[in-house]
Amino acid sequence: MNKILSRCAMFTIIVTFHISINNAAAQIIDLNTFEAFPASNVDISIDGSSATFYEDIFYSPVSLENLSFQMPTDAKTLKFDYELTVALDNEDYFDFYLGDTSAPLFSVGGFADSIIYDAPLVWNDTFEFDISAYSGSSTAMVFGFIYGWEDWGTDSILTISNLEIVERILVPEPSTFILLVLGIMGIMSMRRTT
Ligand SMILES: [Ca+2]
Repeated sequence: MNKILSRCAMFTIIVTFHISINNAAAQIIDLNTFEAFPASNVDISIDGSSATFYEDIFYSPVSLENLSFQMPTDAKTLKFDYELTVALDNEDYFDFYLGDTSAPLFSVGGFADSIIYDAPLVWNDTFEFDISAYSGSSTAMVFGFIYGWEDWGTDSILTISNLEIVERILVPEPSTFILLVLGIMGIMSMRRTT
């Protein structure tokens, strides 16, 4: 009977630690640590929380990149907000590359044909991606702003903001802490009876 009680107590403690791992902390990434090409076409805010990309007549893609970004060892999720405004008669895209710089992981945009539309086209959302596989590695991260085949202007604008990495951390929750205490009490009461 005591052995069964002991196993129950151990099980409670193991469950407690499993629940604790699900907690997370967010790390805001300073976009000033990235490199812009051409530098004059990307405005990065002083606090590094946002970057606005402007088109260039001669140079495409306009990009913001860190080819050896050091991922935290407990990296879990990568997040950022984006807003791409494609001006009328422009065809532009936002391409995001992670690790592999030969093919974008994520791409949005299109042709704002003035025959069909009477206002610029806007794509805005929060991009979120599980980066557990990149934990602890040096990974290329590139934000690219590129034109398409039917692009007839340089008036489109792209904004990236709030780039953050969510990390897994070990912080006991109140409810799991109670479970832990119950587990220890189980072991103690069992020892007293032996
Ligand atoms: Ca354009």
